[in-house]
Amino acid sequence: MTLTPVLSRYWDEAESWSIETYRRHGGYEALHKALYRDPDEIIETVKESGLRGRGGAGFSVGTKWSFIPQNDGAPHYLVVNADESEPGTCKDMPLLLATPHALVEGAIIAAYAIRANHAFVYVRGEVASVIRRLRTAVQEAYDAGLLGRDIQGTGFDLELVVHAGAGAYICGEETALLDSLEGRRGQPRLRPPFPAVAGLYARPTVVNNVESIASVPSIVQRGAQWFRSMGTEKSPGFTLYSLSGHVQRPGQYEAPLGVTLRELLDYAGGVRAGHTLKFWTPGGSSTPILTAEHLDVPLDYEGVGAAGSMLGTKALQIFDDTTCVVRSVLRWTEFYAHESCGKCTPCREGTYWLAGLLRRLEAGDADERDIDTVLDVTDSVVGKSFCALGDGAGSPILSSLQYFRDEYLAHIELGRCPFDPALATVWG
Ligand code: L3W
Ligand code: SF4
Repeated sequence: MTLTPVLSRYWDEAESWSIETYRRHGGYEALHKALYRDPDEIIETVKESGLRGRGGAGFSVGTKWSFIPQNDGAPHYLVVNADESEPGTCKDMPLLLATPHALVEGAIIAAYAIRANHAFVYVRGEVASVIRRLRTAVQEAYDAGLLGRDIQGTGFDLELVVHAGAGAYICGEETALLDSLEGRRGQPRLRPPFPAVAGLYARPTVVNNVESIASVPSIVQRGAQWFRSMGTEKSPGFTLYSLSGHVQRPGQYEAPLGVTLRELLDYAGGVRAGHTLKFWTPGGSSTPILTAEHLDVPLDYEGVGAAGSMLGTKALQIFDDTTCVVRSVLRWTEFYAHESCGKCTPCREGTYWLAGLLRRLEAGDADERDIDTVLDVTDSVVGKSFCALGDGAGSPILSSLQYFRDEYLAHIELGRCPFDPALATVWG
């Protein structure tokens, strides 16, 4: 396996974020090509490429675009989800800092394809530097006649707005994001109708992740078959894997879908010296954890699914043998309890009670029946909550009990955490 730097190919160059640098690397050539093609042809190319949504669910990007009704005369909207908040997920923010024009160009092409004249990028509010950089890039695009009225003399108009969120994880859920963008409290809406039918201001709306949209210019420029020459048949193309935690060289590794963690660790210098891999997340904390047994699982939607987890956001958090799994799961559960939006009872109450139970287990103040209670409460949350946050909250709990039940029992038997507090590392 070799790395396939496309999105990240000149991230290390000085002023990589400027429009001059972007153009020097062929930036906006794909837009020029796209604007002289029929919008339906662009949708067809993206469909043929097999590009799947990079925000976690892996839904076909071209198929989503094709749901937008054509020639209905009604306003359509493009919304880019840049509310990256999933624990461990850290690919969209580096991308926006290093090459914001890749997103701007992708957004113009996507808006043209779905016949939208307004696009919004919803960025998580805490990342002021990213918001500033993106706004500067958008202004550069306006100044260059790439946004606004009659783009490049083609008659196509597009206004692009960068909107700052206010720091709520749930606003990364696409319908909560739309409510927040409309000025209401961000809480998920019932689906269907999906946003493609009734989204922003109840109009047909495409909501796509930053990485998905930033991948579009290269597909338009180099073709669907080029994209398909990387990755696997059902999970084609390149993608950003984010390695963090107990790894020698953490960071972004752009590689084909289907690569394994073992191969990525070779590039990243391996697990922290003197230690061994204990467990890892394939796609952030909402995806069930995996262990050293799963080092050769192909990191694509099918391979990770077959191993009992989800590829999610490809946020590979690495935990070595010094990590207390119970404490890590407690930290994540506290995160979900804090971020639960409160709309539905199973998640609002369940995450609160789970955090309390795990706190007792981690401190060694619980007994074995509390493990059954954890499983019972988790069963009331997973599959019974209104949105994916509830399911996500259950993932680390259930998978850690599947692989590390003995470690929970050790806390109970010893009456304390078995890890030496001087050596143990807390993550989450
Ligand atoms: C029209 C249909 N559209 C599905 C669209 C839908 C959405 C996309 C995927 O959750 C996951 C979640 C997190 N007509 C449609 C349709 N769509 N059927 O396709 O939909 P869905 O429901 O499969 O997933 P989702 O609601 O997008 C995303 C997981 O990702 N995750 C999340 C990480 C968090 C971040 C972040 O911090 N930014 O990404 C990590 O694993 O648990 O399972 O657009 O409208 N019939
Ligand atoms: Fe809100 Fe949690 Fe219910 Fe989702 S599952 S609607 S985050 S309370």
